[in-house]
Amino acid sequence: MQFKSITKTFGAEIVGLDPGKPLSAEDQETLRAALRQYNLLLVRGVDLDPTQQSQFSTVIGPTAPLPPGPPPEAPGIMYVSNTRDDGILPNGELAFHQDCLFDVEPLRVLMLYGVEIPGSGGGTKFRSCMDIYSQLDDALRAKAESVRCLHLFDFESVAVKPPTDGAAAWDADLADQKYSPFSLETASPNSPRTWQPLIWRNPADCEPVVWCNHSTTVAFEGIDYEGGHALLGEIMDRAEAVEEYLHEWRPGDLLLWNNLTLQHARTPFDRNEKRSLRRTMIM
Ligand SMILES: O=C(O)CCC(=O)C(=O)O
Ligand SMILES: [Fe+2]
Repeated sequence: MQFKSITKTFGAEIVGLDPGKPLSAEDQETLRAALRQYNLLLVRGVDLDPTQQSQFSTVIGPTAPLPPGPPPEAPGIMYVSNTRDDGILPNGELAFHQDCLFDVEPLRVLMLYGVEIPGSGGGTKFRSCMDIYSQLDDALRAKAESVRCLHLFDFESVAVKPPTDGAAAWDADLADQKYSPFSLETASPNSPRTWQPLIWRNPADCEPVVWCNHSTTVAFEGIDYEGGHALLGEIMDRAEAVEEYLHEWRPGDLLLWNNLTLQHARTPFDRNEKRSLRRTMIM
């Protein structure tokens, strides 16, 4: 295996790995160490069926329980898709976010595999939450350090619920915006929510990591809503300055990343073009 860096601070393309074949114990450890080092790994042009992707995912860790639905093609397999009835997030732009910050133990790693790819648009963008921290000046760091944020995801809200006339006609309302589409006051009582530190320390290396976004951050401890959003807005403005990686998908691309340390987003695409990514969530 060889690793070619993608940006100055994160990401590597792996050459010489067939993720569809069983890996030696040594190669498995090399892969886990590379994910710790680079936070994002890419393998291009690989043939991978659902069973192989499921097995490859377990090299990194156990796959997370799936949302309720029909039995998956293989353990842990689901789809981001506008061509499948069981696909999530079928259409629309997605603002930068981390998945499941609303869970006490947020998802550690996400993996996507390119199945159907639009002719243009629909890329997945990444940026480093450590890089975002490095953009904050001392005053902003001091302000952010002591704050906890409430993250909430209202799965029952109009923002995420496909209309009854079919998922293909639906855009998730999670595009770039200055406020979360969810509100603490109106959210369903069943929606998952958790207080998280605004600056999370990664136990692996004690690095400070910024944990906030315009999609799921809905309240701030000890600060009123307007004040909290002003702070969030200031941090997000600084985040604009960090290096991004835009992944332009081709069928057969396999991408996995550390969801605790990188934010991801999706660029717009034509809803009439087919887009399916096979996805696993890894704990
Ligand atoms: O469709 C994409 O590019 C990313 C979707 C996403 O946010 C996710 O799978 O968590
Ligand atoms: Fe996501």
